[in-house]
Amino acid sequence: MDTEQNPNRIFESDRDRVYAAETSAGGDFRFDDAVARVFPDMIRRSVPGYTTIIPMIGVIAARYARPATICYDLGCSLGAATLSMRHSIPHPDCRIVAVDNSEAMIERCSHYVALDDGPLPVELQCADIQSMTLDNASVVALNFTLQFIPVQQRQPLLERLRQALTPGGALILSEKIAFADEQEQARQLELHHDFKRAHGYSDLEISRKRSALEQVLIPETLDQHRKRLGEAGFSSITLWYQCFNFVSLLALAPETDPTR
Ligand code: GEK
Repeated sequence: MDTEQNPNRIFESDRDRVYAAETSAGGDFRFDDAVARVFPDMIRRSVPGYTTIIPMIGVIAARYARPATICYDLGCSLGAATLSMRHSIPHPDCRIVAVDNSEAMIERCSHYVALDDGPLPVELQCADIQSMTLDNASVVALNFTLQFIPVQQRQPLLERLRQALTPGGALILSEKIAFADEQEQARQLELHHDFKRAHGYSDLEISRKRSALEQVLIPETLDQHRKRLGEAGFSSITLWYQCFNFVSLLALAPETDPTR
């Protein structure tokens, strides 16, 4: 695969019909085999900007990756961000560690990684990102993953990530967000649903998925994310992407870190 053939490094997959079937109503959303099978189609048709964010993670990683360090993709799903970094980072002695706690995702991800011809080594781990060991990281991608971590556990996780980052290292944090202002929240949600309708989801599918995600994906406001990142010790926080209620932030570890 070269960039000409697959500029976004996002894979083809079956059409997402997970919430189209009568039997799909009820139960919390899970990253199981049925979801992993249609995941590329699901995320592309559900997350405005995903097809822009993936190649930009490669661009950002190329700037912040340092020789002989590790670049982590946490909550890697099928490895779209992993492969974007793999083809962009200019240091041959870097390696990428991609982690997900869904066996179905890691199993499929291993096929995509094996088929890909990128130069950097990729290690896949089926693990919970809250308990795994992290070290010597120059780049960490949390691309739409923190939103699935229980709210009280987000701060300790970000603190561990910041400690694992080398001075000046980068965290790329993409999230679905909420808005404090009720009217803005309603407007942005409406636009997100318009985006999904424009990509072929029915109102019933949209509403079933929304109910399934209610207890699983907890969005927070941009201010809450900025505050938490600051408290975790990140020194500069840049909003580099927003489309409706989906954002991506770049947070840098301080150049000199007193705790290291
Ligand atoms: C992409 N980043 O395509 N530990 C490990 N993995 C987790 C955990 C956890 N505690 N919680 C959730 N996940 C990807 C997209 S999807 C986003 C990320 C979405 C994993 C979960 O199994 C799933 O694969 C991923 O985080 C979230 O760039 O589906 O909206």
